[in-house]
Amino acid sequence: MNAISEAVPVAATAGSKLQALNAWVAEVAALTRPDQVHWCDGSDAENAELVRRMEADGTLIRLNEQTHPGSWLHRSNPDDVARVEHLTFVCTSERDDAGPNNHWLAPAEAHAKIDALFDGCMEGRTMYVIPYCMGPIDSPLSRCGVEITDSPYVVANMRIMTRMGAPALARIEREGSFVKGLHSTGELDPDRRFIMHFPEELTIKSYGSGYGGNALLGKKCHALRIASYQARSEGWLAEHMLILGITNPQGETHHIAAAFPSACGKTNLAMLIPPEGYVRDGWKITTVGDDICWMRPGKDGRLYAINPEAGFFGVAPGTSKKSNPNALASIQAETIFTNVGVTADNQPWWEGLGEGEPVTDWRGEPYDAAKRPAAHPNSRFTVSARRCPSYSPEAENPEGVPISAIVFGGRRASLVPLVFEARDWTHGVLVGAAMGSETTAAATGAVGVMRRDPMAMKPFCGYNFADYFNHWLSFDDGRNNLPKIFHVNWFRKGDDGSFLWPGFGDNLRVLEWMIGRVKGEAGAVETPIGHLPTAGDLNLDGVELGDEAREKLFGFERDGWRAEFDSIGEYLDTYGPRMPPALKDEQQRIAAA
Ligand code: SAT
Ligand code: MN
Repeated sequence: MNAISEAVPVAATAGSKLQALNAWVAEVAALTRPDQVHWCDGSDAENAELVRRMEADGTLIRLNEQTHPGSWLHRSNPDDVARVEHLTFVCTSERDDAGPNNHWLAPAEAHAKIDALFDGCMEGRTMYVIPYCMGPIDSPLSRCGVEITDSPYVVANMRIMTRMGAPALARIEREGSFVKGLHSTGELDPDRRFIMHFPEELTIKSYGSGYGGNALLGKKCHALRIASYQARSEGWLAEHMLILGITNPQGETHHIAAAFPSACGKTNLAMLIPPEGYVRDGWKITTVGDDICWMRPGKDGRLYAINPEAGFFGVAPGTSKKSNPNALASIQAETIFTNVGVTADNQPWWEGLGEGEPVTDWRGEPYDAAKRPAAHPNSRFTVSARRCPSYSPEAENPEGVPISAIVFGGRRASLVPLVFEARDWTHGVLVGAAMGSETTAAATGAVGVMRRDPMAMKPFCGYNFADYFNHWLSFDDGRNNLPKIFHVNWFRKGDDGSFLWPGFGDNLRVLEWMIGRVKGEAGAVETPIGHLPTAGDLNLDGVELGDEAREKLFGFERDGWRAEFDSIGEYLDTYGPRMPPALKDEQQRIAAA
């Protein structure tokens, strides 16, 4: 039997909670007019058939079966390689509810605009209905969605990135509620491309792009933009954070959640391998998630977190045996590579891999270093989290993991020291709100421009940042037992432009200090921006740091911070009277210190 069957409507008896889903699928089919409708069950047979068809039509190219069994290369349209923030909209009834941090359209206008593009767009194509669950299937913290798409590449990626298929459909049938996501690759015309969110309707509509963050709707669209909106009314947090476990030689494990903008090293930190001496002593890092964190207070008042995703959609360039051995081990099999180069023996290749040589670039042309890099700077791998050697068994715990520390960080060449600790929750929220970072290739537009990216959520918060900061502040209600908040900067540069901190495995030294602070054991000095370690408060055995590095990584530059706090104040003011006074007060207190 053909695993991709003809229209297979889901049986919904009268009163079944699937009736709303069936009605919506019928409505979408009437609008988009596909040749066939296929309900995805997530089975191996279904995947095999989809992959067979994609290989036949060139959507997927088989990679070297000996070195990379079950792995595929996908070359996207060259104009469709990153998120498109200028075409991403949050469509709330009131403009102010979306806030200055989002592009906004009135819902009726947005629906009309995008439905005109969906009209008949699936003619000649198959429409896939993908029920999925974000988070462990039996977790009360998880939420379900259904993505309708005409892209089999999206189906194959969603199968890796989410718990997709029959178990998710069963949960939807039990709960009745789900986030609706409609996607079509359309003509891939950059001028006919929109990513629209309707948080009040728990609905997403995405047209004209097949790229990850624009098309795998469970990821940024659902798990961040829609979920952050839902989380606000339900008392939890949906964040752009990795989650890792850190186990010390005594066998004690703490969990840390850390927010960095896209392409700033979340995947590397989440899969860190400790420096040699630490490994010998018994330190260990386990990976719960590398991109998204949903957390809420448990009965003991601590924040408990799950990773809503089931896979990694990681940046390929720069991933090597040295920078991230766990990621490299994960992607040796059953991986979809998008927009990387290939070697003469058909292995995937990217800049920074450190071995092999490309012959073909990501556009399928003979590699010419003078023309373009072999791999697109935002080329990606999609792989199941279960393939990762450091994947934590706790990642499947339906209760989530208790968070001991929250870390914010960006790419800052100057001013910002290696690490500091916020004095309290309110100060920590300001530290997150004031985050700045130099832009990367994860979104279209200029790279290396410093912009404010509060909590690394600038492209992903589904509502007004002023309300979002207020929501964060509300967790400090006297009952919760909240984590400590820290800020890190792995990207501080010296006068000659080189990085001052070795990063990667050595970042464990900073995490160790944080856990020391959580336990009240590690030292620090008080400054207006928070508690800073001296170089002596960190274990720097085996790390060579010159005088300039010590000064810049551990110093407090009063004049520079004065200017920074003026700029933070101006930024907070762009949100007008909705900005919580507690945050402004905190900013002014520090600016005056
Ligand atoms: O393409 S994604 O948005 O999923 C990756 C990222 O930019 O973080
Ligand atoms: Mn991300």
